[in-house]
Order: sequence, then structure tokens, then C-alpha cells
Amino acid sequence: MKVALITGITGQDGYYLTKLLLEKGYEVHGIVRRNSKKSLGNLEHLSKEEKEQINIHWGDVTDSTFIDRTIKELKPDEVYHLAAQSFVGFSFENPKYTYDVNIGGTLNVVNAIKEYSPESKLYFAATSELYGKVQEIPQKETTPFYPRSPYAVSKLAGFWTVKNYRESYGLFMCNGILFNHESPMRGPEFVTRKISLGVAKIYYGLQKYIELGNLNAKRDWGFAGDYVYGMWLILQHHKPDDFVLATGETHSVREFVEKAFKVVDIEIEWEGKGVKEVGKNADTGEVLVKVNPKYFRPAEVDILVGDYSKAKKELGWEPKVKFDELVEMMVKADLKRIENKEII
Ligand code: NDP
Ligand code: GDR
Repeated sequence: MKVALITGITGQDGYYLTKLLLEKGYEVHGIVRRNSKKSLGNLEHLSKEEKEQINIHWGDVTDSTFIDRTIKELKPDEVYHLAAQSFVGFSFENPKYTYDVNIGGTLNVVNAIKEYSPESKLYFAATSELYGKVQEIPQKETTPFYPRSPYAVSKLAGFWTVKNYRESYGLFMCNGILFNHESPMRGPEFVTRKISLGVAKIYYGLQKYIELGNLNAKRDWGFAGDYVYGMWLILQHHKPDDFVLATGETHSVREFVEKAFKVVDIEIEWEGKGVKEVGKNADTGEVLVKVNPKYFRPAEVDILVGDYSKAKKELGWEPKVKFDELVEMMVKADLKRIENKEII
């Protein structure tokens, strides 16, 4: 039985990766930081049988003593380092904290493997945010980086730390340069989930409108379930390497809003410009979307679209879920949660 250790197991990707590795017969271990409710985050949505199979290690990735001990004791075959302060907007307000978790935490994991378990393979959750200010479209492994937020800068440090340890010490360490991937498990502050939840609440009369920032930002949005399979494939490759995982399609936040409302048969009509722009119900004239400058970022990443041809060629990876399907999946999941009174 192979042993896998997942940091960030309670997050969106942690949920899907745990399910995948359990299906594949792994012994799954996860690092969870203590909270007053001892909540397991997204893992609470797993079945009873799945939950019983996971081994939780309570601790924080910024605690090097704890990380050293965990890796020394477990000597996992595979480590998936997903733990991070992952919200770009928050990173502008809390850069030091973002650096501490994302750079410090990554160094702790990478160094513990070097010192105590050099046979472990490492997957590091790098990101399309590394590309930041557009240098090339579409973006691939060879596209120059130009990070545009403290989050992106911290992930750039992580990316190079992983590459440097791989080249210096011959360790099996890989970077997954993953473009945005979403799901019903996405945190509610990220734009896709904010929209799907907003649409579902508006449909059931629990909310009047959604307030958003930059409607023109474009992202390459895929489904998290497809991407965790790509993470696993990266570690099954015959050599350690860095890979882009993306869909190759890009859509604006505005398009996401339109598609999401379509799921509940509402057509959106846009009116006004800039911060005065609103999205109205085309039938009733009711304002359902407003722009609030507080959601704009000091520096924006205007457009991301990935070229995943290296992953396709070398790993046989391809995304399965398309944009329309993803939007529908997310809105329908939130409608159902409200119907089931899981959200009030
Ligand atoms: P989430 O924000 O959903 O999950 C982040 C996880 O990290 C949570 O389990 C969180 O725990 C944990 N965590 C945060 N800080 C610490 C800490 N100090 N010690 C231990 N655990 C900590 O992110 P996603 O699942 O969406 O993403 C996974 C990784 O992939 C992240 O590193 C993210 O930056 C990166 N990424 C994500 C992409 C996406 O589109 N989803 C695209 C590219 C990269 P808690 O539950 O306690 O908050
Ligand atoms: P991102 O995701 O920054 O790409 O990072 P997010 O969903 O936060 O933003 C995407 C785009 O939407 C614009 N936007 C808004 N964003 C939020 N959160 N809230 C709003 O109200 C809003 N209005 C417009 C943003 O300005 C941005 O352009 C995600 C995270 O998962 C990272 O961890 C990961 O590395 C990258 O994806 C790839």
C-alpha cells in the first residue's frame, strides 16, 4: 500500500485528491491545522467510510519541528504540498502572513524531505498566477513569469525552491502550474463560487444582488476533479518535471455571471460603465449584479489561458469538464444545498 501525505487536505483540492487516492488504494495522511471546532473543512463532505480511512496529523506547515517529525515518521511515498494562503485578494492586505505560510511552509516541507525522506516524491501546488502580467498568450512552461501579487510572489519563491532542491540534490520534486480550477467545494470568497452561491440565493429570495469587482478579468477555468488527477499523474511520470494544467479556453467574469444566471433561466442585460455598471434581469429590470470597487485589486492579472500540450503529450492528461458544464455543476450544487437547508 502506497502512503501519501497531503498538506492542505481540508481545502478544495484536498477533498478531490483524498477521494482519488483512496480509490487508488493509498494510505492517506493529511495535515490539518487546529481550529476551535476541530473541523475537517471540506473533508466533512466525505462519506463515513472515507473519513474513517484518513489519518489526520494536527499541525501547521509553518512549524518546522512538526513537519520534520511527521515526514521522518511517515516516510511517505508521495507528498502533495497544497497548504497555502491561497486567496490573492487577501495577500495584498496580509503579505507577511502570505509569505510566512507559502514560502516558509514550502521550505519546511521541501527541506524535511531532503533531510528525512529523500525517496519521497513531492508535488508542489504552483500556479498560473506566476504568469501575472501578460508576456505571451497562451501561457506554457516556457513563458516568462511576472507575478502581480504577494500571493504570486510567494508561489514564485516556492516554485524556485522546488526546482532548486530537485537540481541540487537529485530529489523527485515537481511543480504543477495549475490554472484556476473550481468546483462546488470552492471557497465562497473566490469569484466563481461567489457567483454560483449568489445566483442560488437570489433564485430562492435569500439575497437581492451580487457585488463584484473587475468583470473584465479573464480566466482559464477548469474542474478541480480533473486537475487532481493531473497532480497524481505528475508524480507517476518517469522523471520529475514541471507541468501546466489548463483547459486552453478563457472566459471573463462577466461571461461566468451570464452563464450562471442562465442556469436558473435569467438573462442578464448590462448597463452603465466602470463602477456604475450593473447587471439587470432582462425581463424584470431588477438589478442583480453591482460593481463594488472594494473588490478591485491593486494590481490585476487581466487574462490567463494555458497551453497544456506538454501534459497531454507526456502524461496523457486532458481536462474533461468544459466551461458550461462547470458553471451548471456549481450553480446546481448550490441550489441543492439551499433546498437541503445546508445553506441558509
Ligand atoms: P484552499 O484555499 O481551498 O485550501 C488551502 C488549504 O491549505 C486548506 O486546507 C487550508 O487549511 C490549508 N492551510 C492554509 N494555511 C495552512 C497552514 N499554515 N498550515 C496548514 N495548512 C494550511 O485551496 P485550493 O484547494 O483551491 O488549492 C490548493 C493549492 O493549490 C493551494 O496551494 C493554492 O494556492 C494552489 N492553487 C490553486 C488553484 C485553484 O484554482 N484552486 C490554482 C493553482 C494553484 P484550512 O482549512 O485550515 O484553511
Ligand atoms: P484568482 O481567483 O485570483 O484567479 O486566484 P479569484 O476567483 O479570487 O479571482 C478571479 C478573478 O475574478 C476577479 N473578480 C473577483 N474575484 C473575487 N474573489 N471576488 C470578486 O468579487 C471579484 N470580482 C471580480 C478577480 O479580480 C480576478 O481577476 C485563484 C486562487 O485559487 C489562487 O490560489 C490560484 O493560484 C489561482 O486561482 C490560479
